[in-house]
Amino acid sequence: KDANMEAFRNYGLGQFIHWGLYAIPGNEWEGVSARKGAAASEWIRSWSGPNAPKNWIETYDNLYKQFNPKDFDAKRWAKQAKDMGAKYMIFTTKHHDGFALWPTKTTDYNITKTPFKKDVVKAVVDAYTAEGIDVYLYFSVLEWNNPDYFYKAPKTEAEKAKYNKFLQYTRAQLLELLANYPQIKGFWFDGTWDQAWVQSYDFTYNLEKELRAKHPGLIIGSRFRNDEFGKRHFDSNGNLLGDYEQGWERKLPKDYSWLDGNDWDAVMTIPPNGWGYMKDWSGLYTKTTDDLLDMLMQSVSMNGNFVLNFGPDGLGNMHPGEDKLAKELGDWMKVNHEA
Ligand code: FUL
Repeated sequence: KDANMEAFRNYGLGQFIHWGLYAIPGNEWEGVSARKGAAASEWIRSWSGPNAPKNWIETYDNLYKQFNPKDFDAKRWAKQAKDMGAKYMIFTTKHHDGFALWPTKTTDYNITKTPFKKDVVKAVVDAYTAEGIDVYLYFSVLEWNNPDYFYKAPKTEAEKAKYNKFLQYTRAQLLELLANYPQIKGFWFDGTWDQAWVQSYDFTYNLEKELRAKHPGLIIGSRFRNDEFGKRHFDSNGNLLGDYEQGWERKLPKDYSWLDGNDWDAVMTIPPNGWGYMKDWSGLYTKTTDDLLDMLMQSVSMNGNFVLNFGPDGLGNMHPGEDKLAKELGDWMKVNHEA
């Protein structure tokens, strides 16, 4: 029996948390809004066009010197998730900017170099586990500022050597995460759509085997090995968890038939887009509790889970709008869902 998959099939509601350096700008800088919510706030490093601040990338890459979330309290987050009725959570250990929220030995670009210094991933894993909430780690293999990273498949020998270094670095990070946080139930991968990664088939195949051998029952999101953009891997043993992303408008699919027989979760933002903290929600359609309950019920009735995203601010506080929705969802869950 695969206990982890059994648990996965019974979660219902989950919580996603996107937290990293992008929480500091919160989709704006010096009073200028990055994109009025048209693109994702956690992508703000890619801010370009006439209103982009001068030397923006350099500014962004140095944000770690300001990362000092004095209100961060993983226990408070975990308690809120528990009250909301979440049975599992997914936490960003490293997003596309490459900044690691755990004290990794693989790169200096990590939490220990911030004024905060403390291991954020450990705090989150411990606090949620203590509340009985299963933890999954989100991990982006795409790294914008890593010179060894390639979007297109490397061609020359020199390029191949660099990319190979990058793959070994990725492997080391994943093994490190497993060793540091053995309580985790799985990985939720991202950024795996680039051709260099897609074509590293032997590497990903072997790494998946290695991770599973080290951690029996580990659930690995289907994004781990994308063979073409938008296409997800599923396997009939239900071993792979198929995460379903709803596209730009973040609606649930109209047709579920292609998900039949697979295990999946739908991940969802509250604003139209933007997974990281967004200071200003005004003028955006932000989902209501009723919208979210509809989506939760749809997902569960189609044998999936529904995962609601939160993007805490640079100090470690949830957006007031998130607090409100978490409370309202929790009130509903307490009445309508057994604990
Ligand atoms: C996407 C990412 O590019 C977004 O920033 C976000 O993390 C979402 C869950 O997955 O692929």
